[in-house]
Amino acid sequence: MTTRLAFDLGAGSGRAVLGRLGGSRMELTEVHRFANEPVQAGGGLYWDILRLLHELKQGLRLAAREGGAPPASLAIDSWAVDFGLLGRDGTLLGNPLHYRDRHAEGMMERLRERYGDEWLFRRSGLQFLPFNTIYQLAAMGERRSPQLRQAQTLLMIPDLLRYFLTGEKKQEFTNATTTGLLNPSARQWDNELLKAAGVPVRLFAPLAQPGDAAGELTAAVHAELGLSAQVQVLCAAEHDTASAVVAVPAREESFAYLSCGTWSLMGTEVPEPVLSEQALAYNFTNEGGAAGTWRLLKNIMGLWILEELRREWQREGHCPGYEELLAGAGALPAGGPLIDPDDPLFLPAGPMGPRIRQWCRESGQPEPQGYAGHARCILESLALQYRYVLKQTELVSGRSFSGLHMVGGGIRNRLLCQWTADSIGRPVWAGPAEGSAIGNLAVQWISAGELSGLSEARRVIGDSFGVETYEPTPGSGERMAEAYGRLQALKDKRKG
Ligand code: LFR
Repeated sequence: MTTRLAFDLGAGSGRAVLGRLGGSRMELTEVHRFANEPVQAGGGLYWDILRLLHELKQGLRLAAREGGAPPASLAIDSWAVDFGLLGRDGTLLGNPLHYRDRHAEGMMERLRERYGDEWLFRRSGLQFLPFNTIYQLAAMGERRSPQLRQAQTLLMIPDLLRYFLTGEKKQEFTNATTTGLLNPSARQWDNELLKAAGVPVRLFAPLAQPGDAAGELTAAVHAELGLSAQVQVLCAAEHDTASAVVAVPAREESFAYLSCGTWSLMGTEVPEPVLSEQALAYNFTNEGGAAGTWRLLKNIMGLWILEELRREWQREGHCPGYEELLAGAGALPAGGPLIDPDDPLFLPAGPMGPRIRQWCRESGQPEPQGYAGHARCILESLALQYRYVLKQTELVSGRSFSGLHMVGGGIRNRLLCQWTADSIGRPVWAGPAEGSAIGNLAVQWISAGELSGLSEARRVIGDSFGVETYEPTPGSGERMAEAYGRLQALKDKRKG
């Protein structure tokens, strides 16, 4: 039985997961888990990229030990939009900035003003998020960044880490589709968009596809790790959300998913990008998936709000455990304050409690009280936002869904899964939690011919990992309809 290794990097933590495929069963062993803590330096917020490389090497070493031999292959997936720039001699010119840094502030608005939403969306298929790569690069250009001037190659985070391991510079397709610089109809970088953003064309090369071979470990890495055999390096669907969608164990052709982690990504898999007026009006995105598919989806702020709030409580010296917090939140009476989780107010890093209370005050609601009150406010608001976006997903795709697949670490939050089922009034099928790592491995098995394609991968994933069904709680419909109506009215009032 061959073993294969997935490196899955999230915005808060990373893991190395060793996969075995035997018959129609997958087995996973998490050989390494590590923190991914951004670093504030000189007014910027950066990813600690070399520490991540160090952790990948650690993970590979541990995987070789656990498997009794080095894995046959490895692949990396991570969050999207962020990148490193390489100079002429192949050195990394600076630490990659974090998408929650403020260096591109105002850039999206300026480009929208200059080129119009219609033009930008039709060309890129991408939702408007202020941290998209296109705005980050345009902002660097505007401030005459010496780094940008010297750069010869742009590599997205997984491309960059893979480059450190193999010496090969390859840009992978699914992650490239999150930049705002790719034309989804042509499936290639778009020169008009590059020109519009003032981004040098030389930074970009033809794209590699998920499952493509991407070289071997360099002799130096091989020697450093003392491995007994070579490891083939592959491209996964390197955007973590693309990998997570691969792992949705849906049997039906058309299904709705929610990849639930720091972000909540909700949408459906489609064969072609949807560039309609309605998709633009709802700010949906078309991001590339494995095996030629597209992810028609929308970003929802997700558990970030709660995670950031818990970090604040920890800094203050006390933070209730997750279980205790959820039990407290679940026990509070209905009808409490709500927020619009997708208000840009909640996007940047930093103290979250004051922003939540501000939103409640400004919308004429009482402030949430205590730890449980804040958790309830966030989770109930998220569940309601899922209802809102699910409806929009149906409208833009022209489909209707009998339930919602949830994958990702967020499904460990059982209260959120239950409230989601209550809010959408349909079943939630939750699992697997390690969606991105599993999808990463599935693409490696497909590439090696050990799985025939997406449908077989999804069937094997469904058989191998438990999927838990959450039915709407009897009688919850009215409570949720009231809260939904109330939140929509609050949002409208704030916008108006
Ligand atoms: C989720 C994710 C989202 C992307 C956001 C920022 O981890 O990759 O898909 O919009 O992070 O990169």
